[in-house]
Amino acid sequence: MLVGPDKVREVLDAKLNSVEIVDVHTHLFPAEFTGMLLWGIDEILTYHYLIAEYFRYSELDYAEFFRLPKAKQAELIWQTLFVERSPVSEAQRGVLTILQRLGLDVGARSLEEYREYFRGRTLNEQIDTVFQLARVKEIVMTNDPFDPQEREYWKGETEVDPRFKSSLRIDPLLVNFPQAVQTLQGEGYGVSADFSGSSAAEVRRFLSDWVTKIDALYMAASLPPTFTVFDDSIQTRVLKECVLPVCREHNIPFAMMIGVKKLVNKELGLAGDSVGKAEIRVVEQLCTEYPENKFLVTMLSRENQHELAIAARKYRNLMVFGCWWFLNNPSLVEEITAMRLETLGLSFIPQHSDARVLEHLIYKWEHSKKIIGDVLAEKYGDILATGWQLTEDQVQKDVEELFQNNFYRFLRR
Ligand code: FIX
Ligand code: ZN
Repeated sequence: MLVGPDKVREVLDAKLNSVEIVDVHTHLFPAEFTGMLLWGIDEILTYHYLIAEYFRYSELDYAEFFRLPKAKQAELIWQTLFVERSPVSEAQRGVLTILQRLGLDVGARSLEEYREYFRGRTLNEQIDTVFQLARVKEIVMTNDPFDPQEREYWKGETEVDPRFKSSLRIDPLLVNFPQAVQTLQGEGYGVSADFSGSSAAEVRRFLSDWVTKIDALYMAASLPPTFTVFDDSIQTRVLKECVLPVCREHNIPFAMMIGVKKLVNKELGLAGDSVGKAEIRVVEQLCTEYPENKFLVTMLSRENQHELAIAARKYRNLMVFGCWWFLNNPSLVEEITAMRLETLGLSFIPQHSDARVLEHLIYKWEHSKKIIGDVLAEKYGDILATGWQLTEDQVQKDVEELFQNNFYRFLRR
């Protein structure tokens, strides 16, 4: 059925509301990983984004705050950010969207009422409810073989909920090799701190064992603004001699998340990371030098976004994804998505949630789909104005491309 200019938004919204989302990067875990999946109002309120915003108003000693029970931390954040002033930030507004979509009385502003709701829920019920409300088909976890708690789960024969796919997160191998060596030696891999002897082969064996064990869809690392491959550092050797060959062997992408300045304020913990502009020439060099590898790339600095989109025009083995972390705000999602549609057409993955708490899926996707829909509707309007004809089926195909198939196709490539 043809879609006229006056019906574009209505048809597009219907397709956006019905598309089953593949969320390519989260910090969620299935219920089987007992205790690792964060959920419920106190976890929602103590999200590190909100902790950073709370300390804009609080003179409380950082360590004293973190020593408080989670419920007390949540009460301080609720009082400061939601009772004493209007919750207009994106992370604050996200809490309200979650409460609203769960059918709770946002106007009541009653933390106790919200806690009562969660007390009445089981985790498995909540996972089903949240995935349904967010229209999420499956999520990709961030699986860290350097985390002792997570390592134990994978050593057991845990059946993992099929909605939770895996990715192998390898930051220490690239940004803290001495720490990585300790773990690998402890796991029986003959790796030395100076990366000599059979270290490269042993790191490859470690990576391949874990990709197979967890059935990783991709390998990933968060990298600093100073990330480079124009040297002969151990980091560069590990990347070129181990990570990229194992990715090729398993035909999986390497996801580079570039631009994090870790712990600029150590006392804030997870909330203490910041952002810096990275060098796009590193991405270009890797895509040129390793045409058989596939690179998923997201960059944290707003200033890197245009050059990343242009780089993707040069390399079909480069897939841009998400408006990551400090970019996941409506004004920036709009700017970046418009730039990407204008530069790449539909050949990118517009968003990931980065959800750390189960209920984040609700607000992160509701907010992003609205903005992406606004921008895509405008682009449809532009082509319809030339006399181009658009069918409902084509809108459905385009939306599925953005929220599912660009990722799946890139994995199969
Ligand atoms: O490295 C990452 O996966 C980042 O997304 C996280 O470290 C960060 O804390 C986050 O959750 C951002 O949204
Ligand atoms: Zn993340």
